[in-house]
Amino acid sequence: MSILSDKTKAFLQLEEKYGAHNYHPLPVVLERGEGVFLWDVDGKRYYDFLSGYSAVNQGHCHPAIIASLLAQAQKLTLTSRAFHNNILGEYERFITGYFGYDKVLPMNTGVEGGETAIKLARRWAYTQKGVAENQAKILFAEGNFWGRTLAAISASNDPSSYKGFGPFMPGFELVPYNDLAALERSLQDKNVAAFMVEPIQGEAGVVIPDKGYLEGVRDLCTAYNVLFIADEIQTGLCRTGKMLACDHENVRPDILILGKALSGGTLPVSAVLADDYIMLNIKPGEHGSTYGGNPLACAVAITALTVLKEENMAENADTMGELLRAELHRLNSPHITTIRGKGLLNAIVIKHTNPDASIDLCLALKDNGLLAKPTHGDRIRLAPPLIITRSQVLECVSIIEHSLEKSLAI
Ligand code: PXG
Repeated sequence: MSILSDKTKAFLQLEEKYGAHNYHPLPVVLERGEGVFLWDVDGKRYYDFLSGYSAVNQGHCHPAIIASLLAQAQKLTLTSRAFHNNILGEYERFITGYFGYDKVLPMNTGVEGGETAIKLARRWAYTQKGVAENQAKILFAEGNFWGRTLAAISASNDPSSYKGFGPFMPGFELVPYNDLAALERSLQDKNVAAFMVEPIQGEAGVVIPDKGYLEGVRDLCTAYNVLFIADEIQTGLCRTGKMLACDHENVRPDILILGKALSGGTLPVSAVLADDYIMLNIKPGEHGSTYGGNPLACAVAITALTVLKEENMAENADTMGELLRAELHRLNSPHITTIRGKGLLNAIVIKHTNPDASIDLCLALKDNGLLAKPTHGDRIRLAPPLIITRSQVLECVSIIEHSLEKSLAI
């Protein structure tokens, strides 16, 4: 299975020899992308069922996004925030109007968005809530994943994220996910500033909370004067069939973190949105980033957000997600134990007898022209770009069917 060309092997060897060994990618070397497709260095075409972990919701090299990128790149790319630029204000007006918040704080990666949200919450707790200096606590849900910085891994209960990297950030506490009673117990502590949570846990394996959970989180945070921070970096921007996953329960977080698809996969762009009573507690010189709010990022983000609406990507994610799950159920495969998801953020759990089964399945999928990656052992995420069509979904289900039979024959 999976015979690699000499060309492919040469690229793998380069990375192995000169790159840090902090990832374990599938053995495929990609050189081109367009829409839902990727091509490897041998010219083989694949359906992309990862979408750069939901950074490429709009599809690879979306023509309008690339046009904005190129046009802005030829004019001005970076000023730093020491000076103003002529795109930042326009972008700020656009994105705050788009999501309905007073202000935005632009950053680059998702994890910086998380860090920013926590700094905002701590500052709000000290200046507005009356928490004593250095006593603020932030609650996180067990199973969370929000990146790789020391703060992010301090919030993690996954040893592969935090083990061997201590000491960790104080003032962080975990509560079970999807458990409102446990959240309420933790909220008794007057020093709690915020609860930061993914509306659907992505890296934990597409874990969907019970209906009413987000509404309950909203109500509890309001009742206990605690900020509700929604990490929509993976779930937001139409991925789950609505603009935001919080929209499924019509809840509005106090702090909203976006990233990934905010640039349609072209460059790292993240954003933290909040109202003035939270945002204006951070004063000039107290937070920022060299690249945050750079003109290239701002121009690209405006277009990346525009095409989401213009091309009805939320509706398509919703319809195609329903179709994908229905067709997978219809296979009635003895190899699949669970099919779950919302919109085009989906996962299957496979029945297996050997620990490499999910890798074997992903290698078979790759041979058959579809790229997907296991998360947490036996779960495989199925998350194509949101522009996928009906006939493409049907073709992909048939690829999945054949690959299951080939790789998991009992
Ligand atoms: N929040 C969520 C929900 C995420 O899924 C982040 C925050 C952090 O974003 P950045 O841009 O800092 O990676 C994520 C990231 C990886 C990796 O290789 C990251 C994610 C998913 C899979 C792999 O670090 N999600």
